[in-house]
Amino acid sequence: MTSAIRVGILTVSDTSSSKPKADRSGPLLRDTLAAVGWNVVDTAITSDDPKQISKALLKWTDIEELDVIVTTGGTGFGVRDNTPEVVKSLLDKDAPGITHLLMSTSLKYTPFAALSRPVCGVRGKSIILTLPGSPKACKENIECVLDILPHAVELTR
Ligand code: MTE
Ligand code: CU1
Repeated sequence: MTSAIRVGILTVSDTSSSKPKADRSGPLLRDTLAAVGWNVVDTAITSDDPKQISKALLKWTDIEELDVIVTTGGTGFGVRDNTPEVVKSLLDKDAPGITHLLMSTSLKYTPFAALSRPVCGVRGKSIILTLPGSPKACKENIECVLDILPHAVELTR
């Protein structure tokens, strides 16, 4: 890896967007990724509104061309859970293997992992991953992709 991986972390949550201090998952992901030497270029919080989500993502993919974007939240079965649909609509390439890795790892922790609907893939030069909203789930999910993402970034740069 020639230069540090540039990453953006997007918290998607109606609650956190009106009360940013309530967001524990965004900071957890930021600290975890910074600790392994990644360059956390930006963090943001949006509501579960699809337009807000896609606007935040498009800035990081099409304008800033970040290497990796990690979202947390909005992956479940609720009426306001829109993250997977928005990400799916933006991807150039689907990455079912990463999705499978997230899900199979999560299922080792809890069968409730089946209630998340992760979508991963590539838009332009950016790899996008959708993690569940809880800090526990974020921790369990991010650890399993730390080793593989640097090589994925090499391939997309
Ligand atoms: N994945 C892991 N690894 N650990 C968890 O505790 N919780 C699940 C699931 N994925 C969980 C997990 C639960 S209870 C839900 S409802 C879904 O993620 C959806 O979460 P979200 O709507 O906050 O994205
Ligand atoms: Cu749940």
